[in-house]
Amino acid sequence: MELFWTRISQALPFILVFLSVSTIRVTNVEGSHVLDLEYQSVLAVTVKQDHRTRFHFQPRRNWINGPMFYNGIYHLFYQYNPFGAVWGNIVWGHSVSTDLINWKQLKPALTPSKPFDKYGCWSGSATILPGNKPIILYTGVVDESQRTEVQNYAIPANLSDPYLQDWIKPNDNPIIVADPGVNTTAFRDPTTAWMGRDGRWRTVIGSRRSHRGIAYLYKSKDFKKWVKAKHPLHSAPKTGNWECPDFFPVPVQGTNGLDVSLVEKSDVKCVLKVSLDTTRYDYYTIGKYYPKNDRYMPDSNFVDGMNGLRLDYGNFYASKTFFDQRKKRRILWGWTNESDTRMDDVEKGWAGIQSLPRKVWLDPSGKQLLQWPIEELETLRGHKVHLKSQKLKKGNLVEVKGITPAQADVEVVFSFPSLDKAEPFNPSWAKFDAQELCSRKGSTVEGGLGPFGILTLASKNLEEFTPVFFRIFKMKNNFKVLLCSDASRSSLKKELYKPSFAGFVDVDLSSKKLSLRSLIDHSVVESFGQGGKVCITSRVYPTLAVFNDAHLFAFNNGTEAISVETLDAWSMKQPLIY
Ligand SMILES: *[C@@H]1O[C@H](CO)[C@@H](O)[C@H](O)[C@H]1NC(C)=O
Ligand SMILES: *[C@@H]1O[C@H](CO)[C@@H](O)[C@H](O)[C@H]1NC(C)=O
Ligand SMILES: *[C@@H]1O[C@H](CO)[C@@H](O)[C@H](O)[C@H]1NC(C)=O
Ligand SMILES: *[C@H]1O[C@@H](CO)[C@H](O)[C@@H](O)[C@@H]1NC(C)=O
Repeated sequence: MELFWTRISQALPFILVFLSVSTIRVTNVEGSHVLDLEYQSVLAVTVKQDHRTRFHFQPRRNWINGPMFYNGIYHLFYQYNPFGAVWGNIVWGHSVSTDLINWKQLKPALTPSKPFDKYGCWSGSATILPGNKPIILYTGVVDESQRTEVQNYAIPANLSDPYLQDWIKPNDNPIIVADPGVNTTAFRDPTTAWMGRDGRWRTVIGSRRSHRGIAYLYKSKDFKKWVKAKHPLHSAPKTGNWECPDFFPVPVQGTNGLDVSLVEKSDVKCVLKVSLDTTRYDYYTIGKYYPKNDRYMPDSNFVDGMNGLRLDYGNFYASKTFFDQRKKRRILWGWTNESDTRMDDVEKGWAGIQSLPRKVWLDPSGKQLLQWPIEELETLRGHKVHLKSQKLKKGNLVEVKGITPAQADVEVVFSFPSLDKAEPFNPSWAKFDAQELCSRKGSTVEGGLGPFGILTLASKNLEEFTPVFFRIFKMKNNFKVLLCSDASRSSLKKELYKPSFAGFVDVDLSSKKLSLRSLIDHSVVESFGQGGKVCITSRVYPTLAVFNDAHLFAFNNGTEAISVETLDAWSMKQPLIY
């Protein structure tokens, strides 16, 4: 469920510690995950390579779902099952990197061992205390039947060890237990803490009361004794359990990031992200934090819950950001789960990857966040092909040859001569969300302006393909732009989850251009529409379009001819992730 970051500042050689698998423990405690007692401790003997991603982070094997970062070295902590490819036996996996691209896996940072975490070391966050001392706040599960969740802390055993391999869980834990009235089985995932101007530390914990989602605020003078604030930081009715809250400031102008301690500044906006257990997606609002009464209020044009903005309209959950001191940016990372079956996962020997790390900042309009893959990823770009001014009439396909389409980075700018042929938006569709609309208006359904876009992971004769495309609808006074990443034809294999993920892009079409970037990595297509306004991550498992048999095309199935103004595609190199 989550990510926690910090960073360390001097780059030193890595030490790799192999994990001992001799002490298999089975825990029957369940968070929001389906339990699979049969497979949660089946260790992968071989790791299947067909759909294994190459430049997305994943451990060597088994199940993961989430990351952290500290001091010149990036630390990634993630919920990890060292013993199987399904959820269970959850520990804090720990990997380190100096560039966010190449990773080495260390031994787990936290494993269940003490009365206060015996049944699970669940998500949490890292905070750097004054004196450059990292501390982890995490959720421990203390009993099996009630599944009582408490908040604990852990500190590095040796601050001189640049990898912070050993962590101590002191015996004065837990430091936060649920107050009366707080649901003890929905009380988890403490955020990175920050110190207010009043000198008190604050952390936010996800919860629910009946159907109301809640972000409780806890305060402390010494980081040990915590008191629940009078009001939650924020809450919203009919949104269900809030998991993995993330709260951070963004400057009103520019693309830089800010440390979380600046939430109180008057010239910043604040972002509250929550992972909704009900829908299993990550939603956010943008607003202000009012230090006087310790509350966050979304600006009036934002909605809490399922109808709100999403960080990603595809497989993306339990995300977390951290402030990267080194480059003064805020980086977002989410957990991207599998869309195949649990049996497939057991057979593959692994399940779950991290999305690509993305820089996040406020759109100049203030209406949303923008996201873009961190610039370091461009160092993986190898051989390049370039197309320009390629006209595509209805039904035209152009193949992008000369790169490795199963492992590639593609940037395209499409242009169109006019908006006249955009299909009128039927008012009866207003009840559909973007995903539903995309499932009805897929790439094979002829349109006026669009569908146009790219076909990723396509087999030679198009038995399989994952199209990422735009479709433009005419409304009464404006236009509606849909970006789809449609897995419905991605694989001949039947028993897969193949959603038609989609989002609406808030864009001014006066330039008559739309842009798209997709990063393709064997079983994942991660797309960024219009400079990161809409991001969609799809997991797909082609049977024919694998390795050198995968193809990449640009296409148009709308009656209006469009033009591929420029298309740049690169083969992507494989970093060291082990
Ligand atoms: C702490 O880490 C440093 C650097 O790796 C090492 O030299 C030292 O021996 C460690 N101290 C202990 C007590 O392990
Ligand atoms: C407490 O949380 C659990 C887990 O989300 C939920 O099943 C239960 O209904 C909640 N109880 C109340 C009173 O809201
Ligand atoms: C374009 O539409 C035709 C007709 O429906 C269909 O056969 C073809 O597969 C479509 N192309 C794409 C890329 O979906
Ligand atoms: C990822 O897997 C798919 C298919 O099994 C489920 O439908 C999603 O709910 C799941 N996502 C998360 C965040 O668990």
